[in-house]
Amino acid sequence: MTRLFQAEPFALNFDPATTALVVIDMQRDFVEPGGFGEALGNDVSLVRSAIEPCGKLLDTAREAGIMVIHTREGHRADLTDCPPAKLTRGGKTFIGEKGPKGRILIRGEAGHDIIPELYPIAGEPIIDKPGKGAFYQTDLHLILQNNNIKTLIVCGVTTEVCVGTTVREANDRGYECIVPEDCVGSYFPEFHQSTLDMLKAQGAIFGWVSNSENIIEGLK
Ligand code: TIU
Repeated sequence: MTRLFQAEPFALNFDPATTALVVIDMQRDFVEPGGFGEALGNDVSLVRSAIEPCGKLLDTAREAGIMVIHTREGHRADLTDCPPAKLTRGGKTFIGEKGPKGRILIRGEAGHDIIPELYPIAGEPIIDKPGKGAFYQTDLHLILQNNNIKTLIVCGVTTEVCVGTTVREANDRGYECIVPEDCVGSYFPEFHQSTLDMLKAQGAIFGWVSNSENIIEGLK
């Protein structure tokens, strides 16, 4: 059953049966104080605006019965999957070091987990990824293909880093991506806006930009 999401640069046709909501890295390490985001020198309050609209979209997606997938950026406790070059980046505290929410960006630590407001429920796959893009060294593509998914609603943080990278990866793999602008957030408002502008430029070169209201309307 084909329906429409109102979006820029033009409306996007979709079928709920082949559409998934992908919530990128809404982890305590990125949206609460004391985690990786803050360790990099960022003000995490800037990305918290995405939480409420993401929650509404999550509720609607669950009611509509579309597939919901969550991702988390992080590494093994022994850091064997963390490129040495990534370990040297950041501010004063680095990946694997102890912070107020446990070891920074390490799987199983409190800071690595998804925030309680958007916590996955049974049946929603969680993709643990070592990089910024959700397709790199994960089974996301396999899971999407096995479920005949063609359209991705991509939410989460941060707009220009893990959301933008994932949309570009997905676009090259043939998925149609739509990003609700109020459901993504960045520590840099200007990067947030530029990323959204880039995604939809040149006739949706990477994908579509919309908002939670339009997505909810389309899914109802
Ligand atoms: N630093 C930053 O903006 N983002 C990340 O490191 N990861 C994600 O975006 N998830």
